[in-house]
Amino acid sequence: MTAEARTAVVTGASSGIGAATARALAAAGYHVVLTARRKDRIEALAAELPHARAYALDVTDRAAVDAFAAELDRLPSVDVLVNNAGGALGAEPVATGDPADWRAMYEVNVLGVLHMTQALLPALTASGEGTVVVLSSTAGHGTYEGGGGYVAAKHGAHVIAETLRLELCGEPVRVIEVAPGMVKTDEFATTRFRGDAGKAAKVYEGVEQPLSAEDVADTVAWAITRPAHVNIDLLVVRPRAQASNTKVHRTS
Ligand code: 8X3
Repeated sequence: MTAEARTAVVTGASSGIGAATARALAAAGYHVVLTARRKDRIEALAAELPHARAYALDVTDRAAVDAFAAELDRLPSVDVLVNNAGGALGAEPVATGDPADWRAMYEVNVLGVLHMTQALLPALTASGEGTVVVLSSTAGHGTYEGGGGYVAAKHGAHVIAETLRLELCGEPVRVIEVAPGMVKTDEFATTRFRGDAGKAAKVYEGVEQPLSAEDVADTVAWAITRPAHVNIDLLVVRPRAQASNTKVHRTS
């Protein structure tokens, strides 16, 4: 099968890393299926890309995910799943974090990946050269104060990737984890701080060049476009100004 005929499904494709990844994969010749809750956004992006389609989907809704997977059965193949949908809610310490936030973060960052992966795995396997990508985070590999529920959830996403790779060994499906550090997108920090633009701006204050969504999409597309026998198990990507989750160089 030629690269032109391959199909990639991207979750959370309405903005940020998901939208940039959809663009990067389309540029690499993939037919992209964009999914997200915000239908207008993915429809607008799909209209810009060649051979792209949009499907409104909440990855935390298992029945909706199963219905989506059934729709995909009409395509000749489903070759790539990029589990990008996710995010952070709140930055309170463990002592005062809202359990509802923790639950919501577990739903989207962990169960969302589980639902999509379970639903699409038969098609990915049938493609003969399937790829599952999990966009985790450096928060899936180490903690930081105020990280609490997000760090716990992203550790869960990391564990899904690690476990799945072991369990699929011998099957024609790769499992790639990309763990980005500080990425400045329109929505990540604003969502985390519930629309407080001041707090969101502080996250990136004085950081010369945080990663962009395009920087991460570039690494995701690179990993996916390696030959099918090459599995990039884990790719940690941070801006040069960030040496660890807690060591960031700021000029102000
Ligand atoms: C985002 C990275 O440092 O905000 O996934 O947790 S961090």
